[in-house]
Amino acid sequence: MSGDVQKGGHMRPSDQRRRDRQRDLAVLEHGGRREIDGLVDAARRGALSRRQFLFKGLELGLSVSAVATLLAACGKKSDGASPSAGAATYATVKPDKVVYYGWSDCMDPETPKLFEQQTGIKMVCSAFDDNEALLAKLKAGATGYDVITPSDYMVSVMIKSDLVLPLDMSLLPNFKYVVPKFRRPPYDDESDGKKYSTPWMWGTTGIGYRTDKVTATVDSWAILWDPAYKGQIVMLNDERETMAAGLIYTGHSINTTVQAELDEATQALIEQKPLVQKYDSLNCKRNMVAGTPLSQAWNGDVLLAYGAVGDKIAFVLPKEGFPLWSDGCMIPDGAPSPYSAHLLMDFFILPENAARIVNYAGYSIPIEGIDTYLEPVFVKFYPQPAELDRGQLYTDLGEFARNYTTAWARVKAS
Ligand code: SPD
Repeated sequence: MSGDVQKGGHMRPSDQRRRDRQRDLAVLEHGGRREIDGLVDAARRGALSRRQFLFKGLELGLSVSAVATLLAACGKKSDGASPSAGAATYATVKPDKVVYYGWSDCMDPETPKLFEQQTGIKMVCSAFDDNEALLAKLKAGATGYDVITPSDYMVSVMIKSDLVLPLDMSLLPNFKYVVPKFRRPPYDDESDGKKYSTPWMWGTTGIGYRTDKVTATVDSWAILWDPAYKGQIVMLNDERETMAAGLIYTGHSINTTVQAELDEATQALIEQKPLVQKYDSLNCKRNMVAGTPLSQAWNGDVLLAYGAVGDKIAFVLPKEGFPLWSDGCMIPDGAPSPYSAHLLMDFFILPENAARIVNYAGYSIPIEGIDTYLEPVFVKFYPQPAELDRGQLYTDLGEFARNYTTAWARVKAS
């Protein structure tokens, strides 16, 4: 048996460390020092993500522990962060483009044009339809996105999963316009001394319906379980949102961590499924305009449909309660340009820019001074103060989130 290997075939930790040291020295002796210096320099300038740094270090032949030591020496926990603890700084080199990865139907066509005119950076947009899909994509190592817009609970999950970068607030001078109570939301509470998100849109989830097709009173989630509307109901295709409809319908919190309550909601959604024409989060406006009688819907999407066909469209926040959500803008770990991401996020929260986006998408962005720019139609589906009392905010469910994934998969597979 070799001196390095214990009984059972495992190497002793001290021997492993000795081997690693020998390997690292060999890399240095064989001309790797210049490349390693370049790597460290790139990391310090914010040009390399933590993951890229790791892969490149391993590619050079360094041991994992050497790469970790070098990362620590760069003062970095994650992408592009400053060598000094606390505040992050990023290389201020302008790239050709910035990639925005957000919810569908949320970006007015003028914003990319104006951003490019003002910064010289092309804004490229693409859409995701569900927080969990976004999470899975980033966990699988997807890169190429500069700005993402996860919702409340998912902002918290992204931070805990180390999938996003801390912000450099000196690159966000317009943050002063953010309505004070949205500056430090519970899902990004700066408990580690860092800030990871700027506010994006907030809104409600209720029932959109066609007044020319639904004659019954629409004031309860129960109508989405009414067999009279078999094949005329579209539900959101969204793990938390669709489960929330089932949970509120069965009398439970949208954040329950009681398995029996989740089971009850799951059963209700399984029983509802024969009535459901489809699960679809991307085409609410188009579906309603085309005549879908009943839709579980986000208020802004219903406002878009109202803009197209007027009073045939109505929206209700059911009497049993409804989800109140808020999305945030974040920079994923591995973003090609954290700097341009900051420029775009800062652009979004300038009052006239926020107002233009709100006027297009129909949601709210909590920015002071935008009211004067808002179009009157915007208030059409705006929740009234008395209605807001029935709203439920989403929270991060921690480990229990897995049970929602299982429950939602059961509904989809039933
Ligand atoms: N057009 C779709 C916009 C959706 C925005 N937010 C969704 C929140 C989900 N909890």
